[in-house]
Amino acid sequence: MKTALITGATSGIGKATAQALAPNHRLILCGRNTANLTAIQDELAKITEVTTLTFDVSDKKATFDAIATLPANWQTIDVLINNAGNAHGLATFQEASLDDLEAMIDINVKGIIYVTKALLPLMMGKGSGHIVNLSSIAGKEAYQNGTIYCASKAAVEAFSKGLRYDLLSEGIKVTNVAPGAVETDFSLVRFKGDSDRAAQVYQGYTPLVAEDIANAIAYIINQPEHVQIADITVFPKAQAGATTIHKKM
Ligand code: 8X3
Repeated sequence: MKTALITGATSGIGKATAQALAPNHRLILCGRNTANLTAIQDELAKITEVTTLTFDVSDKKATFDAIATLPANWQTIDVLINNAGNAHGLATFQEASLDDLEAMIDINVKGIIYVTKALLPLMMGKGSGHIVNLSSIAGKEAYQNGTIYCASKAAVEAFSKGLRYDLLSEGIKVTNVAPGAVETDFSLVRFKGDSDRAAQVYQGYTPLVAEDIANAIAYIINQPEHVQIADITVFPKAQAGATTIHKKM
């Protein structure tokens, strides 16, 4: 059975992906909160073998140290789902706090570099493997108030493209996933707990749910070995672009 490591596995798309992959993967679930990781481990241990690692992807030392603690029987990784990521604030560049802007670079860009760099030695050398990076429609289109969030996701998309070249000779596939509007805690985090503002993002249409993206990820990684899905954008039916959503209020 293949082994998959998922970052940001305690909620949203990460948690739904863990649930979707459990029937045919051993799982290494990663997140910042041990209690939340244990809760999903307990749920999925009924289906598959599960272990957990607690670390913050934006902490370089913690990331490398945590991955170094994997027991010998978990040291061959077939699938890496780079899901951990966040938006901090939605404001013009001139008004946004530098701390918020840096947090998005630290988590969404530096975090994906640290995890991938730490994990690749456990994936290379067998002529197969698959890295799935969670970018966003925001990585394809920049929008007002989203400068550095969009820049961070554009960096993820460029990373996916470059990494695909670098890993060709290793036989490791790389897929970039670009979701549109998915109703998770994403907007609650972006708006720092303002639940009314977060709810408005998903009103007047049927947004995607985390399971929709998890289904796409399961489709991507369950393809035959010779098939590499390079890039996929998933919108709700009511969406045509990053900021174009048809709402019926
Ligand atoms: C989240 C989607 O459209 O809010 O990445 O940027 S969007």
